[in-house]
Amino acid sequence: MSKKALITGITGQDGSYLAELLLEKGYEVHGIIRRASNFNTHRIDHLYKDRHNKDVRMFLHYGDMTDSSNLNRLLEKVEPDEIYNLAAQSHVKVSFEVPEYTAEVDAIGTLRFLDAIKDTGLKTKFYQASTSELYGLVQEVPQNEKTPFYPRSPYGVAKLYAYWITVNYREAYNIFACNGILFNHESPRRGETFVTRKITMAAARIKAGLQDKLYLGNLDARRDWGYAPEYVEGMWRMLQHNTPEDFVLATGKTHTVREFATLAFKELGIELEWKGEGVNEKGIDKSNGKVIVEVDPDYFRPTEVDLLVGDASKAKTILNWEPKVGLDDLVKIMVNADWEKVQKKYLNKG
Ligand code: NDP
Ligand code: GDR
Repeated sequence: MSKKALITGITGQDGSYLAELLLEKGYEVHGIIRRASNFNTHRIDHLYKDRHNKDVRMFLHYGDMTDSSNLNRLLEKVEPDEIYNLAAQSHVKVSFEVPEYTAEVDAIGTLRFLDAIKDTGLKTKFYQASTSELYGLVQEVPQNEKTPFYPRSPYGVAKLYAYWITVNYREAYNIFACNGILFNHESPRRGETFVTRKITMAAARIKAGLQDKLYLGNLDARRDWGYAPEYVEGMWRMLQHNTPEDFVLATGKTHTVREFATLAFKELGIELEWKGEGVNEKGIDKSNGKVIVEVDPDYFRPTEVDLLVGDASKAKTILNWEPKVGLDDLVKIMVNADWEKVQKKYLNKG
């Protein structure tokens, strides 16, 4: 009998890579998708087969993290061996605009699932998508599983609740529940409003003459950026370990948004020079003096997380997990994927 996994957030960046990984490992994969007026399954379309086919191993169910009865029903129907709770309103800046909804989905949604597991008595393992945003205001670097939390956004605070309710249900009800405290991880499937993908898309479009400028917010923010497919492997390993524990996954290196942008444009042959300070800082194309990057204060957050750099030594020792893709390779992967996309779509090449 193959193992069964249930993934919330299967249509997102991580959900799609995780579904691929689990299908490769022989799992039967069930995913929860939201009803939308447009198709929202483009990241998993290549994995989908009509259920009337013979060897179908991926099944999609409508649902929502705000609907307890739906989650209960799905749990009873699927009886998964493993649950990966990846669904979230995952945009930090947007969480300041929709704080209550973010708490409903990211915090209470997690409780709904854990409580459903408790009520059904299923012996399922539970992975919670926790985040380096929990660390927020810098207490110490690098950040590890013992670093105190100080979230700086409604998103971070909602995820703090989810972190602790996962720990609490593990301790109170003996549920095999783990928090993966994941630092930023990116890929060509990253949502286009997160800063890395926004930059790589813009670099490709500017190179192709489809866009003049890129507007960014805080260029000084430092992030520990890894490659998403490596991180979903880490999630799976957490649930294969013999005891439920919490783990940091990170590269241990940190870079500014400015550095990421410089590398991304360079990959397409555009050398940027930075002039000015704060909201007046500009990224200028050295070859022709054109201003390509400008700061727009609208993208600043009311409270910012200035510096993230993770220490993943626990995951290395216990799970034998170690990331291989560093910033240079990550930028290359993302820029080249977007450049190819732009060429195909707009320049009729390839
Ligand atoms: P994405 O934003 O790409 O995907 C989020 C997923 O959640 C989508 O499938 C989305 O569905 C789904 N979703 C949102 N709201 C609901 C809801 N109310 N009910 C059901 N599903 C919902 O996120 P990532 O893949 O990047 O991240 C996965 C998880 O990991 C998230 O919980 C995120 O907060 C967390 N995380 C991410 C990190 C990263 O660097 N990527 C780092 C640390 C943690 P739809 O497609 O319909 O919008
Ligand atoms: P983050 O990712 O907030 O770390 O959350 P994001 O890419 O949105 O921001 C990273 C940093 O870049 C700065 N920034 C900008 N950000 C965006 N989105 N757009 C801009 O134009 C811009 N300019 C500068 C931000 O201020 C910030 O400092 C991601 C999400 O995936 C979360 O769900 C996850 O929990 C964390 O990573 C770890």
